[in-house]
Amino acid sequence: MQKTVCITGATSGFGRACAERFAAEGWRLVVTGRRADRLKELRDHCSATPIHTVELDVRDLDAVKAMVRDLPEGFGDIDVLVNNAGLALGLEGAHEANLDDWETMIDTNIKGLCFLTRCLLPGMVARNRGHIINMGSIAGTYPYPGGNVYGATKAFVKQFSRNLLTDLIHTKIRVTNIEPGLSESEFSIVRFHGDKSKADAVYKGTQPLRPVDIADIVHWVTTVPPHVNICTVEVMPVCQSCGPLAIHREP
Ligand code: NDP
Ligand code: 8X3
Repeated sequence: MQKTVCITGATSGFGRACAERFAAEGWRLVVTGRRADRLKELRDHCSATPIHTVELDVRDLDAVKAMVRDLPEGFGDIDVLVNNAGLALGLEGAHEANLDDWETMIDTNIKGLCFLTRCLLPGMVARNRGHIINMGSIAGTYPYPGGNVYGATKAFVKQFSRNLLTDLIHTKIRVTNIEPGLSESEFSIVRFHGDKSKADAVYKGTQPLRPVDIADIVHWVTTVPPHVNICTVEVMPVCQSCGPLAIHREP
């Protein structure tokens, strides 16, 4: 039977690559994002695939509820939710960071992810079938200067993923937290509020992960036998590793 995947943030980067990967594997797609033109382009690109596109801001609970309520015939039974929509904003220290940026990250990366999960889970529980795949980050485990609230939102995603598994132990539903490191997408352009040269500098002299690398992993975790749950995948490019603990010395 053809399976259905719902991917948030499918207009760019990981989400877009996941949409293409699942389409190539013969899945039905429910794809969301705020940019209508990108959704249209994705729909045209995947014209051979059953695809339902929804212009959705994941921070809007009423819109999330409406999306789930109004899923068209054939798209209602979501087998896999890829909670991918998210962003980092700014890299300033906590004492000078922009509070609006903090709020946006919390609303998107935490609340949006919770809204989608809470609205789609009852159907999965009723069918005793499903898979929630959350897009965490190495920033949820390893601190770095300026990672303050972004990293904390991803630490939430890590613990929420674990707690979901405990709540769902009586079901066959799987939960996976994918934790990528340095990856080139629109992520840094968004983080630096559109400053492309600052974004390019992040990847200069590196070979970062590509969205297709992440899409391969997201698809792979759905292909293991049904009794197997890949709880966490931490993935970095070979050029990245964890830094040493920092020590500040007085001059
Ligand atoms: P991109 O900026 O390329 O893509 C982000 C996607 O999220 C876009 O499709 C965007 O769509 C969507 N999005 C952002 N805000 C909202 C919102 N309020 N409502 C709905 N959709 C939204 O970045 P990536 O592909 O790299 O990032 C995807 C996920 O991966 C994020 O959760 C990010 O934190 C995480 N991640 C990224 C890493 C990296 O280095 N790139 C590493 C580790 C994790 P639109 O603007 O159309 O709404
Ligand atoms: C994105 C990876 O290291 O820029 O989550 O925070 S990092």
